[in-house]
Amino acid sequence: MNSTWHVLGAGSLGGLWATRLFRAGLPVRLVLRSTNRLAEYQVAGGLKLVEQGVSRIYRVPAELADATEPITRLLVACKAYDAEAAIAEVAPRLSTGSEILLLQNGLGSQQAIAARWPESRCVFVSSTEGAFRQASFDIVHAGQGHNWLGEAGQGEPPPWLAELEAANIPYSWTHAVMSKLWRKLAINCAINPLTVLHDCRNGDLLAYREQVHRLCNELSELLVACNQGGAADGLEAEVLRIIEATANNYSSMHQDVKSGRRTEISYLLGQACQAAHEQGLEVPELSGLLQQIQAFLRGRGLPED
Ligand code: NAD
Ligand code: KPL
Repeated sequence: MNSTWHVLGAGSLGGLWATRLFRAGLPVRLVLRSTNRLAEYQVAGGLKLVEQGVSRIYRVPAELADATEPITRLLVACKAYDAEAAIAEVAPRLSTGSEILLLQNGLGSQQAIAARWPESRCVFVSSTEGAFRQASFDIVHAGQGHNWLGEAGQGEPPPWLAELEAANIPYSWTHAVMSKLWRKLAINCAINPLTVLHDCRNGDLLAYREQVHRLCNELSELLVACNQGGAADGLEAEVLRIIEATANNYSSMHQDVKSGRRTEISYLLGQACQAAHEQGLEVPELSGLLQQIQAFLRGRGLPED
């Protein structure tokens, strides 16, 4: 009998995972944040997933955090700033030896969660898949990508990876998940805040190449100082490649700001500056950028963390 996948956070990425697991015949339950959300979900009749223009509704069962079934595998798909508090709501249901998969972007939230629930096996996921919500419980699979899963230590691959295979969720188990997370953090630090401050698409950053170059230099130095030298290899070249490949897109942070949503800045640029401080490394470009973006967010009435 397969363990149930409890999915905490039925937003874009949580919905994408839940629907694919569910249609592969695996046991899945969504954990919703309030009775209102549960009522809305019942009216919606399930999770809608749009793939290549084709939409289908999946009637994934849903419940609230205070349901009673023990949780053995928890997929956490909340934003980084919500993840720890969301897990705390279901923590009394976590069984001994439970597994917690963390889909959050950036760094910081995963470490806080692993430290707070040491009796659970925390698996970190670095995802380059793309999904967005066009309405509540209505998700568009917008970009093909990959999921790198691993532990902060050198854990062995869990047997349930076969379930991801069955659900056609692209994945690799890696002993270098920290390197993947650091690399993505560095890429996001070099691109996302600039797109907000210059109010532009990713491709328009080619006009600010010198600034991108200085940011990549500091980010590379920081990665090396944090023993993540592998994540620094060819960083600037990859940043430029992504800027060109996604030239017409608005970064996720730009979209968050435009929609008046809180950003994950603390888990991206904030983490980079914090790590530099801990290493005693001067990073004037990164610190200056953090101050600018925080002032910008304050000015828009958005949280600066
Ligand atoms: P989202 O805002 O679409 O979904 C988050 C969901 O969590 C929301 O439905 C929210 O209501 C829910 N939530 C918050 N607190 C909760 C609680 N206490 N109980 C239950 N549900 C709760 O966010 P997303 O885009 O899916 O992103 C999730 C994480 O994945 C982020 O860290 C993001 O950076 C990362 N990520 C997203 C994508 C993507 O394409 N969307 C890609 C890679 C990584
Ligand atoms: O991940 C991204 C985002 O928008 O969050 C890209 C497209 C890589 C830009 O940083």
